[in-house]
Amino acid sequence: MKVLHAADLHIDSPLRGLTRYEGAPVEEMQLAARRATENLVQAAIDHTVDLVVIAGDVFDGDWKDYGTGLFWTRQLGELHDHGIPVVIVAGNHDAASDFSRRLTMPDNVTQLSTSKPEAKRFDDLDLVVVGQGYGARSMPNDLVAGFPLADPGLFTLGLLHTSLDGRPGHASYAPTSLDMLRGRGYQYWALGHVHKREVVLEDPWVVFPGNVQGRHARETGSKGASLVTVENGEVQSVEHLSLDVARWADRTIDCAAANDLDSLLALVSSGLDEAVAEADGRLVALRVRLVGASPVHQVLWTNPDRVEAEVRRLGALQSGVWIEKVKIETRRQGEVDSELMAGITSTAAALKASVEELAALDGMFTDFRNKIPAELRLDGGASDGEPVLASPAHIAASLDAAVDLVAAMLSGSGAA
Ligand SMILES: [Mn+2]
Repeated sequence: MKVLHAADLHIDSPLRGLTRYEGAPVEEMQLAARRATENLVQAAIDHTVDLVVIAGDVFDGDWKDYGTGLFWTRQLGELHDHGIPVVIVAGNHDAASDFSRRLTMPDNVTQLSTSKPEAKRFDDLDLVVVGQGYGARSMPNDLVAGFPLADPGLFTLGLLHTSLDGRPGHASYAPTSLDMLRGRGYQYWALGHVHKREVVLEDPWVVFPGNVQGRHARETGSKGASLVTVENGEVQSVEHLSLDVARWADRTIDCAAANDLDSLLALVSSGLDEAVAEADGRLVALRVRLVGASPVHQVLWTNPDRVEAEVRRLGALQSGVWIEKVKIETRRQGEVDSELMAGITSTAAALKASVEELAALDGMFTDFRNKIPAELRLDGGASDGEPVLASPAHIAASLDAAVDLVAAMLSGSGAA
């Protein structure tokens, strides 16, 4: 028996921030989740699976029109025509209460109850799926506590949208524990909500398949679904299938060996080649990080716009890649030998060392922070390891950057 486990399709989720960039592949990115969903259906057919289970967040929110629902019912209809049943639970993004529009689903589809745990038996497969969807966006309770114990004669698969025992960057959604999951005696827990693929446990199997398509720069790498093979009532294998059509990626370029802008750009260019090769024909939305103690540091920091545009130019010349962002994080080589520089460095160090000073500086940013759009405040937020804008950590990083910039300017050669 083969079961295809997917979650977090987020079909037609709005794109944020992409249109700000020249040449951004807005339409391709906007449609990527639909194309990945079509790949999911095709994978179910190609692998002749016996069942598809979807652990929530098929949609990002209420449909803005019936187009989203029609697209989805067409995909389910395709599975129907191939005799493949589908069991779905609602997640926080597609909780029943948030939907003003509805469509009749094909009869191969079972949407499990949102008011109590529901079991759907497949006698021909010796399989039962037990799950419960979200009636409302907020789900502070441990739903698994109400799930029935496993049926000893059947393969029991639990289906749930949950943040489990807490994952970094995830709020509490139907929180539960591995002990609670073990206690039910099921063979496989098909979870959703966490967009990064994770096999949490193998006995019993507890799996987040990840989302089918990365939605922004923090959702990097291969995305898809998990193909579960079961024999004699036991899981034989769980295999990740790549279903994404566009891939977010991050490429760090060590600039230590670059003596001038041209040699730096040659390094970037081979980095782009590698990223394109790794994406296996998919469009790559690439974040380029320039790092390292580099002779070219001054050039980068005194003319960052030019450097960014040059990197974007390389991206534009290469098919299959779009430069999402250029981050200049190089350091200067050695120390600038001057009294002035020593003073600046020690002042910055003293500021950073003082929590009070930072807190005082932070106050200076409050007005600014209140005026910028929420979208910008989230951009580069804590979840991708970058400090929140105008937070003490951000100010400390800005101090480092300022010291480097002053050093670059003081040490002469200046503009690129
Ligand atoms: Mn979710």
